[in-house]
Amino acid sequence: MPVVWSERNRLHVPEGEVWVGVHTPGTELPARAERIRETLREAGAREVEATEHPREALLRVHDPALLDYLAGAWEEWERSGLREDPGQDRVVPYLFPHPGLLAGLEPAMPTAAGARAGLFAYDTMSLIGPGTWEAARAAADAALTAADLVLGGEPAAYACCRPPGHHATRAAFGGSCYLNNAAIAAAALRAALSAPVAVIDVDAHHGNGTQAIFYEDGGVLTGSVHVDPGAGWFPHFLGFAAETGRGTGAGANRNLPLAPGSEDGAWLEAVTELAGWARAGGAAALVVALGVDAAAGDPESPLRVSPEGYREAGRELGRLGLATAIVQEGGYDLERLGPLVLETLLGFEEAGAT
Ligand code: SP5
Ligand code: ZN
Repeated sequence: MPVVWSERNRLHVPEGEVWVGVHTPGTELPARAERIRETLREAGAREVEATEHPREALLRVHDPALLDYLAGAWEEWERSGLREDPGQDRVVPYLFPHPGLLAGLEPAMPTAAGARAGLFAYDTMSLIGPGTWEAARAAADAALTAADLVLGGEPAAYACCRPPGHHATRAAFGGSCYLNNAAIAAAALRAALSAPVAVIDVDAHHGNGTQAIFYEDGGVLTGSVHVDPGAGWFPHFLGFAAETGRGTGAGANRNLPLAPGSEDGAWLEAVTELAGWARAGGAAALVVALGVDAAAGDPESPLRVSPEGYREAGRELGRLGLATAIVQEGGYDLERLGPLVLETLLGFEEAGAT
């Protein structure tokens, strides 16, 4: 299948993340996408350059205020003087309009850069630097290009992109995600096909952003298998089985949380369950939010899926026989993530869908 790539993805250099108040080295590195690309190139992949798409494609899933903020956040931070005093060279929020702060009132639009960041960021880990917006835009363009390719008749296409997207909500960013690439691709497919689309998220973490974006939308089925947030894992507040959608989206969201330490058996059972659910829901196209951080040895999750497990997941998703855009999400073990993606794509192609 074609592999969509943009050089611009490396422009986002967060230089770490602020976690429990400490500046840590961080894990969402430019080398991630480069390693995956190298592995796929060595395997003979057909590479396609991501094409630029208009803002309207992002507005299907994001609030204009978030897009405007992200586009100007770095310049705003530079102008604020916070780089010189106290010496912070990335955008980091300072306080948040927490419901407990507001007592039911609407928050004012703050003027201080650190407070403005808190209006749009829901965590302190997702830093913004000079190239963040361009890279996030490139990742969305890659996902949209993958959607274009399958709409043009390719059975499947893979977007080799970063920063990831599935934690970004309609109006907020977090979890190392700025724009929700998979949701943007799903909305494009939905708009073009006028038929239900499914998103199956196999990243180790709950796809809370995608869930939130489509929570009241029955036109996009959202399913996620992930480590149980109740066992102490990001995103902590969401990702439980009882979250099934609301309004016209009632029944169109499915969460399958797994115990830490879960291996191929339980994980593949959940992937199979989500695939069957998407089929039963009448999905006409599929977006796979492909995080490979559920693999054994990944530093960011306690799931223990093997490379063979990823290959079988690829087969299981390929057996659906749907036009499929596969969009890269997490995966932080630089030595393993290329081969894990390759296994998944090979499994998908083995299933005969391509
Ligand atoms: C797309 C994706 O996989 N996002 C992962 C977001 C979850 N990150 C949670 C990080 C929790 C703290 N990690 C400790 C390592 C410190 N650098
Ligand atoms: Zn993840």
